Amino acid sequence: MPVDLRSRLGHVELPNPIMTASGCAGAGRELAQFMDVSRIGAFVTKSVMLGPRSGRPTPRMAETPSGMLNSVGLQAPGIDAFLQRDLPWLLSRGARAVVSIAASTVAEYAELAARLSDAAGVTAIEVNLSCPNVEHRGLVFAASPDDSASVTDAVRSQARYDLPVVAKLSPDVTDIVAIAKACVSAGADGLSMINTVLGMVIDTDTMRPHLAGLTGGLSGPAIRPIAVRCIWQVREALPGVPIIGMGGVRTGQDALELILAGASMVSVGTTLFHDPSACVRVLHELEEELTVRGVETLADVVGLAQQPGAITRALSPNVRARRT
Ligand code: RRO
Repeated sequence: MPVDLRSRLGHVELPNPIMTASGCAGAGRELAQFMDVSRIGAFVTKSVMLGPRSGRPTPRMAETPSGMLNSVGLQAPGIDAFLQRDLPWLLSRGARAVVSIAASTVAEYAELAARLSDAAGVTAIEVNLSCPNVEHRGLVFAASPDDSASVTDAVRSQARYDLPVVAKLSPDVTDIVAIAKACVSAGADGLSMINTVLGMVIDTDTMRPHLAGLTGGLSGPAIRPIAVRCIWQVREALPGVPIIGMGGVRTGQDALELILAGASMVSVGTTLFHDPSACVRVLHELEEELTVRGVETLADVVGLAQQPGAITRALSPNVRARRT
């Protein structure tokens, strides 16, 4: 019997838990030649702002041990072009579109939420909180529980009632649980974690920083243990809140690790740069990992690593017998 991979996000049911990670596959066209974008649970877009942006100067990428650093700087076409061109394309391909939004003020986030609520076909809004808040000394919203809550509240108030709002958290904070709680109290239907980890690379030949933007976001397998820790901590504090986990997922086994920590959905990001069909592969591998463990329903293993007593109950009788 196939594994029941369905996953819930607010009012929405997804057929399976695998998604793209925001920023790693644009608005989908780049991936479509390598995979069917309707096969995965949802396609998460690069963060869209109100206006178009060309991003930071190059170089914007650096390879690092088991990962990469990026400082793209929110290059994106703006909400008008997104709604006219990118969203219709995703919908024409049968994709469930989770639209990531980014802004410099609370009012801009609210306006983006209103624009997306007026457009038909959006599956959910992911609120990228890792943007500088021009009204608060340029401190990223994600660094402050109050600022994160203000944005979440504004987006939730403007978003259609049936459109789930997911707040995307940064690991670069002292207490991620405090930020998660602030977002949920402000109305977030789910949380996604983790955004990249702020890092820097210096070129020892030029003796200067490698990235034109100086600092950048570290992603890839190097950050997976940080993602697992963040997901674990937030799941422990807020067990009923759906978590989209991401951070260095390359295989179905990696996805299962995030699920056992507490994620009910998993995004694949940096891996797409060398394996553009990775989402569909990870989906098959995850199903296989669950099958060999005798798991029939994905929901049974979400956060299971935190409940030692429940592990045997989630497994089929034959697998249970083999473990004892
Ligand atoms: O565009 C970027 O440079 C970027 C963004 Br908005 C983000 O949220 N995370 C990241 O690693 N890069």
